[in-house]
Amino acid sequence: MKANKFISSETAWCPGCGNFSIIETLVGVLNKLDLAPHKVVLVGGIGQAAKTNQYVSANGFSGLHGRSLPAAVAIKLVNDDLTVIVNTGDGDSYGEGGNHFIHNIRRNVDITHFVHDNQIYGLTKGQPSPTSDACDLSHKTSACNLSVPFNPLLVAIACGATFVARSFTGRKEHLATVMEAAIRHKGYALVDILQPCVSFNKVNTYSFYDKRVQELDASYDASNKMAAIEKTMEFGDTIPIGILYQEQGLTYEGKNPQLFNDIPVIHKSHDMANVKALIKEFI
Ligand SMILES: Cc1ncc(C[n+]2csc(CCOP(=O)(O)OP(=O)(O)O)c2C)c(N)n1
Repeated sequence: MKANKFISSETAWCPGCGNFSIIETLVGVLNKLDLAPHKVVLVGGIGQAAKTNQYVSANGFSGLHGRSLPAAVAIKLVNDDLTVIVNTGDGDSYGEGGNHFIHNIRRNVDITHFVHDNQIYGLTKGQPSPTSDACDLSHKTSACNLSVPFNPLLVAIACGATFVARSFTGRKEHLATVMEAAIRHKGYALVDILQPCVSFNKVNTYSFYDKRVQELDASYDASNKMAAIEKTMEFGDTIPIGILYQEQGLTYEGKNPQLFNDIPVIHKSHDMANVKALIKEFI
């Protein structure tokens, strides 16, 4: 039996929060992959979901609101032997971090992005996020959007993402399979995880998702980009979950090896000569 190297600690989340399923599944997958905790970096921005890295025994980095992706990309580019995983919210990823979302996908750096999508701003107590369902003023609930809801999976494919998936915290086995495939994928991997916020989102509840999610069947071809684009637009009475799109393209690192030859910051060994060269570069 593999050792339990990654453990999670007490959290500040509400009882029943979907974040619990995600953290438990994440820890299970990291243990299954038998990675060394000092070779894993969990990155987040600001929000309830973004606290994940503070509760798992691995390296962690908490950035500013919306800035988890550039931090993760930087960490990966200077330490390509690290497994870099972002855990953060839909607001952090698609709202405050919207611009970073688009342009970091285009790079296809080998990082994994788990979005805890509760369709609401949880930490700040329930304002609509970019993925909140649409509504109009006559049918307004707290968790709804007067603007057109943001479709993260469609945008990701349009930006050239090489792994695009959706899962649900109410289907833990499915979540574990998709999370593992995302971490194993070489390149940017997005998993939008439907995650009920039991305190502030009274619309998108466990039973709301349970009635609608539908696992992609075995005949679904995740390499067909046009079919995947169409699938990303299904989000209503049925919500498809699974790997909607995957291709094995070259990563940014693999495509541009010459970029990493002469830049002192990229030095991987930690001897004093490199540290001095690094300091000299910045003074
Ligand atoms: C630049 C900036 N704007 C706004 C805030 C306030 N703020 C903190 S967390 C948050 C919402 C987080 O929502 P989400 O990313 O969906 O995560 P959740 O708490 O739902 O897990 C906001 C608006 C902030 N800290 N910084």
